[in-house]
Amino acid sequence: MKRFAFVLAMLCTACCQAETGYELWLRYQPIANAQYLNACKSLIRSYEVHGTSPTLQAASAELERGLKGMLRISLPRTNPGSIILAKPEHLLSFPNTIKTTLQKTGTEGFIIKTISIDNKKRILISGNTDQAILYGVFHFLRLIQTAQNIHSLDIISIPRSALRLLNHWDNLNRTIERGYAGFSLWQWNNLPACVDQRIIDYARANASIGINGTVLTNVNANALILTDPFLQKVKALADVFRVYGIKTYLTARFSAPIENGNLKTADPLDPAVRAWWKKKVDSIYQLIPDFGGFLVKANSEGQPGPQDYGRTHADGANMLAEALAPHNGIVMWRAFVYSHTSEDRFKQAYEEFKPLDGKFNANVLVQVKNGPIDFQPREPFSPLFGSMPGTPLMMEFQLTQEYLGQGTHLVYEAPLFREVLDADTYANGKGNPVSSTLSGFAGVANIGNDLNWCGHPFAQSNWYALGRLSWDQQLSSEEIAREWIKQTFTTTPAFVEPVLDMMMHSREWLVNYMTPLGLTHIMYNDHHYGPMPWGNSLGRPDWNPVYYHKADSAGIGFNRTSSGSNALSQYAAQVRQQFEQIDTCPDDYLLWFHHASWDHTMQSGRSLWNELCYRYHTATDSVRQMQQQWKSLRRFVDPERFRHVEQLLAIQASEAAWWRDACLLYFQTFSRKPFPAGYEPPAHDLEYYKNLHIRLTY
Ligand code: GCV
Repeated sequence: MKRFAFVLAMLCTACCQAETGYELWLRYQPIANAQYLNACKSLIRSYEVHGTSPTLQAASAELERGLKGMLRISLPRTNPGSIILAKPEHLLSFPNTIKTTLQKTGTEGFIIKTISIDNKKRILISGNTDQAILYGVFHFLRLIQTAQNIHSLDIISIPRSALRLLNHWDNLNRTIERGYAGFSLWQWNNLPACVDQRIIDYARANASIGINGTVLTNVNANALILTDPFLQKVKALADVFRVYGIKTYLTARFSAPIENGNLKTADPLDPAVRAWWKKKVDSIYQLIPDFGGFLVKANSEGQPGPQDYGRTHADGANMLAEALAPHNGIVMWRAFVYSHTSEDRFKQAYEEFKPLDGKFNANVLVQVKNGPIDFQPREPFSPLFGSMPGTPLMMEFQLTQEYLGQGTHLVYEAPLFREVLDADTYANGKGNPVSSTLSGFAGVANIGNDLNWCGHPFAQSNWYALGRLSWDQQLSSEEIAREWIKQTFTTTPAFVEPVLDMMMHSREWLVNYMTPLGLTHIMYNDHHYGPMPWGNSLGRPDWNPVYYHKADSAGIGFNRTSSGSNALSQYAAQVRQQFEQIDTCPDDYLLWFHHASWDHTMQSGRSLWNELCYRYHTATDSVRQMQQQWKSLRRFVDPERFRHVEQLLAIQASEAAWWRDACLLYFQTFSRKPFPAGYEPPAHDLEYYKNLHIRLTY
């Protein structure tokens, strides 16, 4: 009995060692399954690498590190090795089929193939560049971390999109706009002399999921970043990122020629302004030869832009594009614009950008948020997707959970991403999903200097998902989640399956306890944490929740059909048809497009009022069940991460109830209907919720 207790204690120590979450999905834990371990060891004894570039050194170091962790072996370099890292020019004696395959993999794609040399199995990891080989190494390590059979490999992986970026909304004082995981990773005061290990680990993590670009600074930009001392600091970071195939980008404040250059204007058609930008860009490339380019937020939420001078977004973007073009740099010009003059904020981006289609220079991409408003828990896709055939578009997703429970709610966002990517735009007829209209991907980063990078341990999955999905838009949310869980926690099915279930439902539950049935933007003013559907005090109508839900005694929702703002006319006819008729509009989008009566019969058969109550209540109950589910998994997780998630789930459960009670009590003042029988009564009255003054320090 004593012996059994001892063995159990040893096992628990082995599988549940203290962990901070710092290692992300690159934990490389010892393989516990002896059979799998032996199978790997029989194939992997040594490796050979052809070339000495910093990128290949990083690939070799990662391979050694990963296999040391998982197989507990120090991997010697031999020739031939059982793993071969080589580009095509080193494969002259190899079968032609391999070289032919590599002709198709471009600059970033890789192959992992089992081959036989001297009657021995070897694993070839190859690609046309060192960066491709690095990606191949990370993929190979992922196969082992997720316990895949590596006996007979024949993998070709080519990214479907060339631009796969993170956008950091990091300020130069190291605060992060909408950041919930600490301060910025970029230690501007210590740079360029000191580049800490964290920068290398950030680059490793990104390379492991195929992210190949990072915008370091907030779109609400500070021109200081474009001054020489700061550019030296940027160079120090770029020198690290380059090793991992990551290009560095900056945000460009449109008025920088005035602020930094003492010019009287930033008019994009002014020759002195154009010359200033050209010189500035040339000087950046002197320091950072592979600089990626600029991301720009212009004439939006108070940011300066070309419209200040009566010019268009195209005039502004093209001026920067001209300066960048000789260096192969790009401009990512954001379409997130709205103003108080627009009768429906939904329509504005399309109204401003659609007429400019085809007028942007070749190295400009227009970067569009996934939905027409602002990263809400559920939005229809932006009507710009599919409407700008003459302009390359980038998708902007928000990883940081500004409107999705911020740092405390467990929400796996891949189902949201997939929903948008899979929506058919009907551009040129059926079968043109949003994903087919894209030339690049950007995720607004959820990364800070918290020990575990993302604040909530599960928020790491959203960073992971952005990388994996931008590489391969065919991957399902479920596949990505499985990979992430196995690498981040354990491959044990008794853990993987229930956690997968939690993750896969989490976004839908959040929609239903926050903004069910197409409700939009009913969050608390400014910081957007918590419910405030009654909000009506801000200076502009479209900053106030009441503008979005339009609840009154007749019903609730925003009429965007032809009898209302007609925003639906911005979509292709087939999309419009899906939403235009109140009786056929899907329940999940009803209040996005219709002002529906409280008695309206939903597709579920319930009345609108009863459906609203049903959704708020069942989602809150589901979060409580998720809390219980997690508690039952204690034995699979180290105590630190287990407890962290447990505590956050307690917050989430109580906040789901807060959302439910505050919203239902408020909407009841319009519907004047009773809560259906059998539901838990609200914990407080409406005045209580209205008097909660939620002050956050970020
Ligand atoms: C960076 C929303 C956010 C702002 C953000 C803006 C944007 O309005 O609340 O913090 O500013 O989007 O995407 O530019």
